[in-house]
Amino acid sequence: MKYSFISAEEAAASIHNGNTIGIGGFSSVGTPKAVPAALAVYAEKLHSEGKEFKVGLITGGATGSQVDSALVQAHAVAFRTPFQSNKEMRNAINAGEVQYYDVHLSQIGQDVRYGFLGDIDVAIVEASDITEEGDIVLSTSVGISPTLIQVAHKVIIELNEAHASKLTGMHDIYIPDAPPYRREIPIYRVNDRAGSISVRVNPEKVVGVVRTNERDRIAAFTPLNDTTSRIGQNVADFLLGEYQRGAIPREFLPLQSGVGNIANAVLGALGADKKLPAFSMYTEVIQNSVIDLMMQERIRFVAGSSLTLSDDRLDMLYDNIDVMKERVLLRPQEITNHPEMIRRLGIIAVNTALEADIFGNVNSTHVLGSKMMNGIGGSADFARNAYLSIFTTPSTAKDGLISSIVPHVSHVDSTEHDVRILVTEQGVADLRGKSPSQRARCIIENCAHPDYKELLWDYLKLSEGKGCHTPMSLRNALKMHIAFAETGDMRNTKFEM
Ligand code: 0RQ
Repeated sequence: MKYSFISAEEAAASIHNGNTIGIGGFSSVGTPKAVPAALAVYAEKLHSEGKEFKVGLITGGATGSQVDSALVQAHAVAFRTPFQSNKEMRNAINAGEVQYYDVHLSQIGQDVRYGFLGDIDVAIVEASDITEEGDIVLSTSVGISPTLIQVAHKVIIELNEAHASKLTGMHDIYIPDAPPYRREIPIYRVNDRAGSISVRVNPEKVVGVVRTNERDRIAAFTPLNDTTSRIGQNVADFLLGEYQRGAIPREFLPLQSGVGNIANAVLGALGADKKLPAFSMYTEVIQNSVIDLMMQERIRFVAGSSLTLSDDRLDMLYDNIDVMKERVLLRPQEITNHPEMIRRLGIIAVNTALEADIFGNVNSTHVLGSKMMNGIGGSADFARNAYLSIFTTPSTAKDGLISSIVPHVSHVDSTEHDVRILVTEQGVADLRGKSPSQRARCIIENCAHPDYKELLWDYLKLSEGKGCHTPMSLRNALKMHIAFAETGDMRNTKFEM
């Protein structure tokens, strides 16, 4: 071993108040586990001595409880970016304790390389192996770790023996050249390799190696319900229609799908529909259903930035590791989410909205316009650049008290210009080629819940015919949100004439 082994406590003590820390990992996996926990204990000790200790956290995306919960509970985080999906972190962000910068996942790596967010004092990354030359073989995710390792002043490596050598060869580490003389990313097919299997680190920066032996804690998804199944089936039926009329090439197109139960339902329905050919995925997150469909030969190849798998699916992957290494690639999120790649490969992107308005604007991040849920993640990277950009959402939330289809979204993440298809359990709204008035009719008719249709038609009627391109009533646009905030039920909305 080229580097010395140290304890998590020794590693934590090399981090100082006010430091910016780059944490490896993506979509809750491949994150360091021992050092963040030790850092939380260290912060609490300093606080009990009346000393200040807070750090800034820059990550690839969601990190999971070992990082976000531990450090937030210790009141040790001043700043956080980008995507998170952790309850404690979300509460601290909404309480104003943590300053949160929400940015597209394709951009954060480049922003860090060019110093947009200041220096990275310490990078903490998880390795599954360290080569004789001292290069780092990452573990279950890539995220922005190669960039963090490149730019950080100090690097702490957690060597996770739970994955020992099993993942070697599955990574494809490529960082784009510097502008303005950048060449194209040399990936022309989903399975092309562009880079190396490990990350080179300047040995002088390595503080030490902390041994761990712990898997990521990914829970199995909740079973499909009626609503998520119908959304999945609607997406599959729509894509089959497009395929049969020749709008999608015979070999099909690579698919991106978000995370969570709806994404699982969509993949399940696509996998089950044998009229569609087996397909490839060019996506951010490789979740359980992808492994299931690979075992059934419905997915040919997958490239992503993380193996967000529960233990049984990771076992399945490891049991078939020789075959899986031919069919799975893990890349930096800057490449999986790169607009150039998404456009060139003609990705079909399926992401989830919290709410959508009748014109097709989508809110993926803010409850009632102000409370942060998770963050924009990669949804807009894909939505803007995809061949077909699909957003899904149940037509209602909170047992029907909220309509997910509203006159005007309370926050915009993906605009009407980027959202081509909207799908709820009620049906599919194909927005391509339609004016705002036509889109509004199409969405109300096909996507809104019957409890809210009349209300939405009323809004449209009172907004139309006033010499405008987009029938919007400034006075009434947020009335449904206001009704929910004041009465707890959007069905109590009263529009002003
Ligand atoms: O709240 O848990 O308290 O009941 O919002 O909603 O239905 O559990 O949805 O887990 O699929 O997440 C958009 C957040 C959806 C996610 C979002 C309430 C609802 C519930 C969550 P409760 P569900 P999901 C790939 C691409 C952005 C990033 C992205 C996301 C909670 O998909 O973060 O796409 N997307 N990345 O009750 C108020 C509404 C609501 C509402 C739902 N209209 N108003 N509350 N809820 N609709 C992955 C990465 O980027 C890594």
